[in-house]
Amino acid sequence: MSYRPDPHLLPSDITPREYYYDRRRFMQMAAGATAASLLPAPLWAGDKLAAGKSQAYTLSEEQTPYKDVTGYNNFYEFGTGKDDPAQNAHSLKTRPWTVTIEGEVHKPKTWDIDELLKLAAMEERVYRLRCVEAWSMVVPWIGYPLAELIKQAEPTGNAKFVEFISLHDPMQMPGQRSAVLEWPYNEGLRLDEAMHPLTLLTFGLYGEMLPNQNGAPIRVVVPWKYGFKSAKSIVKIRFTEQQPITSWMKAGPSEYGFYSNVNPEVDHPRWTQAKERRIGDFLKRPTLPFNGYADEVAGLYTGMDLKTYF
Ligand SMILES: Nc1nc2c(c(=O)[nH]1)N[C@H]1C(S)=C(S)[C@@H](COP(=O)(O)O)O[C@H]1N2
Ligand SMILES: [Mo]
Repeated sequence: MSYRPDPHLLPSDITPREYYYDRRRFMQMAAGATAASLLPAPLWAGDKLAAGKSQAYTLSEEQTPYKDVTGYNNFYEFGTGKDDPAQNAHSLKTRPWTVTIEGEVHKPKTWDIDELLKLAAMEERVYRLRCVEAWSMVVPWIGYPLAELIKQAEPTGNAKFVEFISLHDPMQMPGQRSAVLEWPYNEGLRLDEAMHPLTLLTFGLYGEMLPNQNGAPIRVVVPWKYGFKSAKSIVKIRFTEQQPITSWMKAGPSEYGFYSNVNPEVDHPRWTQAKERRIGDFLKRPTLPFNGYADEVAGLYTGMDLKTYF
């Protein structure tokens, strides 16, 4: 029993009743389910992606308009200007797409993207995203905790870090024809950060599949860290014993550390991190420690000097 999305099905063919998760039914099924193939379907059709709204992870702050979330981006594979990704990312082919899990795991595997889409229950979560360049957004993302995939991979006792590797294909990604960063784009987290329930394996936003410029078909969102930690268009997730050296660390070791937790007290060498401009606002607002998620994540860094481990 396996579910395949019907490519001919239009979003308008699906009634809201079928389209959104029935949470109670899901919980009942999940209780008895041993395989991902038992998850209820359908969850998506065309560009639409269904998800129940998270009760726990939401914000009363105003959401950044769709046109800004999808029109003002950092995605250097498509150029360094903020409107380059929206203009150029149509050349990215997001099907077929696979994500390879490798390294220090008992269950290495190459997942098809459509298999990953149904691995766990999708949730809409409203998170702040704080770019290191001192602008910020509030976005309703859709995904499920990265921990769900990590559990499937069964990390070995040696696994201490998780590395995310984005697609490298200069044919599809014109920005990769110049060496602004070392390609492929890579990022990383400590295993406990990657397992934290806030870390979202993300497939969509605003009720639809990720637009290409936002990292289709699969990215991570790590809301307590600067935006560059949230790697887009991921093709490989590698479990390692050693801390990965990321593209940004290579580009500027004194400017970009491995941890990159949002921290108003640790300035970027070239500008302050104390304040941020929410897209659409005129005035700046103070930046919050851990981007406002300190209650949830500060405990991950007990005993660490966050000025040293910036
Ligand atoms: N592969 C890849 N991932 C990336 C980037 C990039 O250039 N390449 N830019 C990062 C930066 S700096 C930010 S702020 C966020 C922006 O995500 P958004 O465009 O969805 O808001 O993506 C991050 N992920
Ligand atoms: Mo960023």
